[in-house]
Amino acid sequence: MATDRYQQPDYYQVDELLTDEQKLIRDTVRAWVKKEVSPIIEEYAQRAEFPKQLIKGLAEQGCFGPTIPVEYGGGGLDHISYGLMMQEIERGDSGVRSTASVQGSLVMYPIYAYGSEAQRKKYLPKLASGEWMGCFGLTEPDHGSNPSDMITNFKDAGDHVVLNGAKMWISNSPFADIAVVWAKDEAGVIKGLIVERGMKGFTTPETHGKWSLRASATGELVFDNVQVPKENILPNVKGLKGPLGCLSKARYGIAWGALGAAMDCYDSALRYSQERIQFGRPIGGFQLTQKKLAEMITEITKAQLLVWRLGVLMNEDRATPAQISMAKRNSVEIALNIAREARQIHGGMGITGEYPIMRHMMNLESVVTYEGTHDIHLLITGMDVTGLNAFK
Ligand code: TGC
Ligand code: FAD
Repeated sequence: MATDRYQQPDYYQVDELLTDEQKLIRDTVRAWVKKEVSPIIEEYAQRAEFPKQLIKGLAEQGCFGPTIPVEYGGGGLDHISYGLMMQEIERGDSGVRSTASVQGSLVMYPIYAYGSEAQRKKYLPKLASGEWMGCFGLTEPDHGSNPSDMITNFKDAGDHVVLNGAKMWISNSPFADIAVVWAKDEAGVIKGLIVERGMKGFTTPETHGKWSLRASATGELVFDNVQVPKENILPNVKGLKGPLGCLSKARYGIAWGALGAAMDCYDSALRYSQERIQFGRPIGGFQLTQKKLAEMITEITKAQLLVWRLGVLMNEDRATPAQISMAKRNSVEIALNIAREARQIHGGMGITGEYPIMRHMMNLESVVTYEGTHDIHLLITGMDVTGLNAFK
């Protein structure tokens, strides 16, 4: 990729809504992304390989569990700081942001929110430092949008339980040290279990051939009579609200993250439109190019204000799952549209790895599907405003 000349758009001076600490956190992560992610990410994406060397830096930047209390190794930060971190990382690459989202919101958060004190102390500091990496197993081959019908299950066997089943499409599974797995007990109640690599009967085959999130490792979780000690069951939650509570945290981060990808596409397209000469003048001088850029910055500005306001509600513990769904859906939708328009502005160069556009666009095809598809989030909004459930 060409040198990273990114400059964040801020058409409405949204920066003035941020505290000095929040701006410092954002700028520090941005500098790290420019130095460590941008120079290598295109090559790793082309090779379909996760850049494992970034784990240490992500941990040092505080990107694993930013809102988890400091006593457990987390950052003890507010939700806007967390959002800004995800924005900056995904500005670099959605796959790298995925790794941070999974580690912080889908692995550390459930252990913190639903785990025993012993589980918190055993796992959280090592996860925060990146010494251990985790993954989150909810989706199954036959149960994606409707996880309540999952068939992965465990049976009581004295001091341990026996776990059987399979999870699919699991980010980080090929290299994770632990997996937070959602499975049904003998009464059909969903519970969370911490499964450790090395437990007999537990395997994590990698999924190959992805055209999207190529710099992120995705795989399965297969449980064949895995004996899991009872002390590895998360004691303080039961039912689907357990995994969905984690998803609320992660979806919130994605709402900021996808906006980062959108801003990168806009920034690149704006610069290209000022530098690329056709018919004797910059293509940015043509009305059709200006229409594209004007619509992009309008959508980015609206989304910036939306995620910032959602962050305030999160900090006050007032954000509803449906509000989070709206923001996740909106940010990914505008990011995909902006990536497609930015690719047009770059002409033929837009399909190459010289520019980040095509990589963002392909990545966003996963982001629009995982953590609840575009249409599932629309139905959540529909249910919230009408009071009528379209799922059942
Ligand atoms: P429903 O009856 O609506 O809810 C069951 C219980 O959960 C509560 N709840 C939530 N709690 C916290 N946060 C949320 N977002 C919540 N949504 C619902 C709800 O109040 C209820 O509680 P209670 O006390 O009454 O039991 O459940 P349902 O079976 O009708 O399902 C509703 C539906 C379809 C919206 C839900 O299943 C859904 O969101 N489906 C989408 C599945 C999904 O998002 N999967 C994501 C897998 S993980 C992933 O993709 C990670 S990618 C990571 C990366 O790489 O970045
Ligand atoms: P399906 O649920 O089969 O949906 C197929 C289509 O049907 C979609 O368009 C959907 O919107 C539509 N549809 C379904 N139900 C309805 C309805 N009621 N009304 C209207 N339309 C409907 N999962 C994890 O647990 N952990 C992970 O770490 C993880 N990482 C992922 C990484 C990647 C790269 C990808 C692609 C997925 C990942 N997932 C993960 C899985 C992801 O959450 C699911 O793919 C997603 O929830 C959708 O499930 P599905 O693919 O089975 O699609």
